[in-house]
Amino acid sequence: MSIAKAVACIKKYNNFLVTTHTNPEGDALGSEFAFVSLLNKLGKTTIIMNEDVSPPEYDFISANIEVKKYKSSLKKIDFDCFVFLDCADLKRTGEVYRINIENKPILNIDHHISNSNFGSVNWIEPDSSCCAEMVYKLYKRLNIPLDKEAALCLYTGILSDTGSFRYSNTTSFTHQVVSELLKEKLDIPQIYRNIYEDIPYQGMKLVSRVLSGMKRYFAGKVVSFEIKQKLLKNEKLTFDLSDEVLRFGRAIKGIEAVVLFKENLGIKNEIRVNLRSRGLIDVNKIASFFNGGGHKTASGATIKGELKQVKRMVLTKISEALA
Ligand SMILES: [Mn+2]
Repeated sequence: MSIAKAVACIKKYNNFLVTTHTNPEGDALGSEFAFVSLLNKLGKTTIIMNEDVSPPEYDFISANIEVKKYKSSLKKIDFDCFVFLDCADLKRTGEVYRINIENKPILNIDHHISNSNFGSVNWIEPDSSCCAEMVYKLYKRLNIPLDKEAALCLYTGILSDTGSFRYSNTTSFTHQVVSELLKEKLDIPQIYRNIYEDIPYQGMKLVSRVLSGMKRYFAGKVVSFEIKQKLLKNEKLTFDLSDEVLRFGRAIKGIEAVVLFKENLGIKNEIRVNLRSRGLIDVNKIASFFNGGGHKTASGATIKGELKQVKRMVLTKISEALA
């Protein structure tokens, strides 16, 4: 379905509940905040509800925005349209999707190729670099001028999902959008520092510990990393450790895929698997096999099992993809 259906849906309803995926990052939060700001300018009522609190590195966009946290006791939330941003399927929201007990219409706006079209209205653009780029299109379609706050949110989304314009999803349209956003005089170095730098010394030590556990497979085409629960037990991270580690893995000469196995905190025998590829291997297919998903070059899945067992299963799938 097209943007026209999404626009019609936005015009039709008045009270919106907006959500995004668990462990929200730049594209999830940037899209949500810019989208809500758009709706508010159209005179609509909005509530943002996420499973997880926004990570501190995004305080610079989220500090003044109210995000409700989902609790199963929260039964009476008044809305007539439920909007999902940057979610490939319902359960990517964690438990938030359960709030829709009255089966209110769902507007599904996303750029994941693995999107399951779970909405009443589905606007899916796998060729968009990020969800924020799609929200930008809504501003244009609805003729709502961008202000500095919205531009900052959209820029943050684009920066996150394009790996700061390094990934192959970066298009000439991406740069066209950014060129317009920058008219709002955004502080580019500061945005970059907020998201990717300002890592505390002890945090960088953690990065080095995870990096030193790197293993390689399949004639050096694949490397893996592990983050065990005990490593993070007493840590309050103020940066995205997984993302940081994956960035190093991806920079290795001759690499085709990077995989990070992380024991989920507080949950026994549950491993979060993040996959990155240089394009030869379709890691969305691998993640989808384990009921996850994402993009051809970046995807993830949550898999039940012990670390060793999950590693074996995922590496087997990668070796099949390499063959
Ligand atoms: Mn995204």
